[in-house]
Amino acid sequence: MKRSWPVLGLLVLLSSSCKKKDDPADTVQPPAAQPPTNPQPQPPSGSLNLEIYTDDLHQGGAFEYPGGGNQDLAFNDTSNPAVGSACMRYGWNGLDTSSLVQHIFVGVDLMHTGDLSTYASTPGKDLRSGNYTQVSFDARGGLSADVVVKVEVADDGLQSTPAPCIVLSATGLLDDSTPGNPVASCTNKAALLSTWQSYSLNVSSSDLTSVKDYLKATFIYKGAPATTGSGGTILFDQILYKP
Ligand SMILES: [Ca+2]
Repeated sequence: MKRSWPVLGLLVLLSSSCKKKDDPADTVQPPAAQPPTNPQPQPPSGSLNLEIYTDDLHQGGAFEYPGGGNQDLAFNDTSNPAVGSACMRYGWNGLDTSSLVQHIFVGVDLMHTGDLSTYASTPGKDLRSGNYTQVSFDARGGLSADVVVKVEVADDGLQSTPAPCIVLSATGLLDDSTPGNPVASCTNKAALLSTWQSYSLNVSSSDLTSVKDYLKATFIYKGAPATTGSGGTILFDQILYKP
């Protein structure tokens, strides 16, 4: 029931840092006054976090689905970050989207490519060499009555293979079922509070073979379809894939 409504593809370039290499040690006897160079120990390959968002979006890009307004997405909210100088904010006022006229769901996808036009044609990322076992993030926010936000991570973009997920609600008790879709697809639940909380989702190697969506956050309206809710806001910080 989602995706493929283009909107905003935010191109974010990967920032790569180069590490200076130490000169190879001299094979001759070093002068007495010169202590041997002590190269920084390099962590074993695959033991580093993959940073998706820390003060800025570090991988790929983002798009809203469906597009067409009544949503607000920012990657530079400096009002009250969990860590560092900024956090990500995504809000919805509960009103209809326009490219698909409905108010049952809206979402934001942190995707593997920088632009939505290349999303379908670009194979998912094989992240298995990172040995990630969990995806963690900090979140806070506020949701109006009957609105939940479902967070999914490490998705291959196929609806047939569900991704690790969690449904956040004011009480922490609601799932992602709706009147029109009464069977919940995600039964992992927690509360979204106005203060920062840390969340963690386990991922297995099989979740990491072809990742197109690093993280998706979908507001879902569970009220009577004929009425509209008033949406909600969620803020994210420190979205990390961790070994
Ligand atoms: Ca931050």
